[in-house]
Parts: sequence; C-alpha cells; structure tokens
Amino acid sequence: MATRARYRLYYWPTIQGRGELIRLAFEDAGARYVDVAREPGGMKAMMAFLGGHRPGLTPFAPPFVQVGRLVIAQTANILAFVAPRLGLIGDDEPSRVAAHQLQLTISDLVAEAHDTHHPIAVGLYYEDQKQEAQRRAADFVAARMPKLLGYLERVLAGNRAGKGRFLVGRAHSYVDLSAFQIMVGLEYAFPRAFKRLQPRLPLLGALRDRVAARPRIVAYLASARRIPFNEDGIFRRYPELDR
Ligand SMILES: N[C@@H](CCC(=O)N[C@@H](CS)C(=O)NCC(=O)O)C(=O)O
Repeated sequence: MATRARYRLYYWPTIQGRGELIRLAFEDAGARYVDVAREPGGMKAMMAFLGGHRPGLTPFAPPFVQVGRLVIAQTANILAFVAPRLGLIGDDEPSRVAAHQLQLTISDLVAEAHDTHHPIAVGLYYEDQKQEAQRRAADFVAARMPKLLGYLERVLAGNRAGKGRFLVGRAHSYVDLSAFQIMVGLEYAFPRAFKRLQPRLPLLGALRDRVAARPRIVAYLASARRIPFNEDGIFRRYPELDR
C-alpha cells in the first residue's frame, strides 16, 4: 500500500533507462511521486544535486530519489529502501535480502545490456564503437542473455512457495516489476534473439504477462508517463547487433 510520503525521482527525462525500474515501483504501488526532471526547471534541480549543491549525500549518477531529507542513489539501493514503504516486498529479512540479491543481478544484466552498444566508453557515441559493439553484442545474445534470463527462470521454477509465479516468496514484489522491464526491454532491443530464447523462458514470460495485466501497470503503460523505448536509453534497437 502506498504511504503518504511524497517521493521525488530524479532521472533523465527522455529515456526509460534505469529510472524506469523506480517508476514502475511507484506506479504499481500508486505512490505519490514527482518525476522531477520532466517538470519545468527539473533538469536544473537534478544537476544541482549531482553538482553537490544540495543537502544530503551527493549522488554520482541518476536515478536518485529524495524522500524527506534523504537523497538515495543506486537503483537497487533505492528499491530496497522504498519497496517496504510501498508494500512491494515482505516484512521478513529473508525476503528482503533475496529481493536485493536478485535486484543486484538485474542491475548486472542492465549494465551488460548497456555495454552492447557502449562496449568501450560511456562518453563516446555508439557510432564511434560500432565494431566493438558488434563483438560485444554477439556474445551477449549468444551467451550472457540466455545465462542471465535462464537464471531468473530457474529462480522462478525453484520458488515452490510461490508456485513459480513470483521471484521472491509467495507474493508480487518490486523484483517482479524489474523482471517485467528487462523482458520487454530485451525483446525491444534484440527481437530476433529474444524470439529464439523465449520458448526456454515459460515462467518468466508468464510473469511478464501477469505484470503487464496489473491494473495500475496497464494504466501507466497506456499513459504519457511511460516514455517509449528509443535509441538513447539502455535497451536500443540496432538490428546489426541482433544477429
Ligand atoms: N549503478 C548505478 C548506475 C547509474 C548510471 O549509470 N546512471 C546513468 C544513467 S542510467 C548515468 O546517468 N550515468 C552517468 C555517468 O555514469 O557518468 C545504478 O544502478 O543506478
């Protein structure tokens, strides 16, 4: 259940990126939040935090979230903090530590997906590292994507308490929302490779479909708040990388 807290999310305003994992949690919980950089003057406010000109621990990079006096960065860390307040993880320590562990693995996957188009340097354009991107993407779709998604599929299969329906315990959690996002993101970026892989991921596919059917997620995905995938984000569709 959403609390009365007012959350201020700071993230790049034109991409889903890592910020989307936080947006999905807020949206699913019906939380009162502001996507600050999409508001007038919001980019300036975000840069002030990144420049260390605001109180609180200076974040290294977006996304970060302001909750009262706290300024919290690192996607998995933000989710570990907000999820209990949003009713998106159980009260017990085993559930929380399992969720955080899985979320950190999802962070690894997101970083590897990003590196398929930026294998050499974050500061260079994709066009400056296309050859290396092709080598990196070839390994990602052949080895890493099946291994990482296959791992999540095994976690679902092994979760007997949750009957293979949830990544953590017996109930929906923020990790399920993030799993939804990586499934739709990888399908967007690598449609051919994803189509080949999908039959080996029946439980993850069903999880994605269940999340997509949650009423608040349905409403969010249909709204202007959901930024379409594009070639500035983490999941980019470059057909030459999808062999
Ligand atoms: N490990 C961090 C990574 C944060 C990150 O790389 N943010 C990107 C946008 S998705 C960024 O703006 N990076 C700027 C930089 O690294 O200089 C997380 O999971 O939140």
